[in-house]
Amino acid sequence: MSTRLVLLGPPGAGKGTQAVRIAERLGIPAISTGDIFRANIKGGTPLGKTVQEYTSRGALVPDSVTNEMVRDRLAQDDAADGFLLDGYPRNVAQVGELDAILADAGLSLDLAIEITADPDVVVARLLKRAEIEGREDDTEDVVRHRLDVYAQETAPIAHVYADRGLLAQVDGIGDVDAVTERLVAAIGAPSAG
Ligand code: B4P
Repeated sequence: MSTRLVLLGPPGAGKGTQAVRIAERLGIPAISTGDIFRANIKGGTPLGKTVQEYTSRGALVPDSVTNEMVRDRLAQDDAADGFLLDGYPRNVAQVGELDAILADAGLSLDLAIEITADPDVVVARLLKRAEIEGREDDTEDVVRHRLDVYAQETAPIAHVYADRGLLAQVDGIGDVDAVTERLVAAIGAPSAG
């Protein structure tokens, strides 16, 4: 099975939570740009030092950095038969870069799935996570800023994929298992979105 998927959704909608579950179910890697950035920050790598000033205030990391990182990651063997991208693309320019990466390999995207969630619900979830994990971008001010960035930069992507007939929307409110089943159903029946 070849499955090339993109997972969209505001911060706290459940992208990271669901990406791991869906990828395991489909036997493809979940590739989270946010996780890669955090691992590099934790490891004190040059990439980590470059991106921390952006991630800590909830701003997007510059495309020049993010695009190259994703191109390298998608070239790895485990992504040859499919992948689930979590948190990329995040603006219209990154959509163009992903198109180019796939076209260079003679491939195309199968589906973009947008997990939807009310802003008040996602803020509450992220503040709860802050208590547990202490992520520096989970303070209320930074979370609100990340939501603004999502509305301005990332939400338009959903329209781009909808125009291509590649968008499915899934309600991210409710039990984690229930959301997973909605996603699985959407992947099996893309036209339902
Ligand atoms: P991300 O790591 O993508 O952060 P996120 O949008 O907050 O999503 P995350 O996956 O962590 O949270 P989730 O909704 O799963 O990005 C972090 C930063 O990296 C960005 O701000 C930016 O600076 C940078 N970045 C990343 N990608 C980039 C790109 N392409 N270009 C430029 N910059 C980029 O989960 C949130 C919480 O909700 C969890 O605690 C979870 O347990 C809980 N939850 C999930 N589902 C739930 C449910 N159904 N019910 C109750 N709680 C639930």
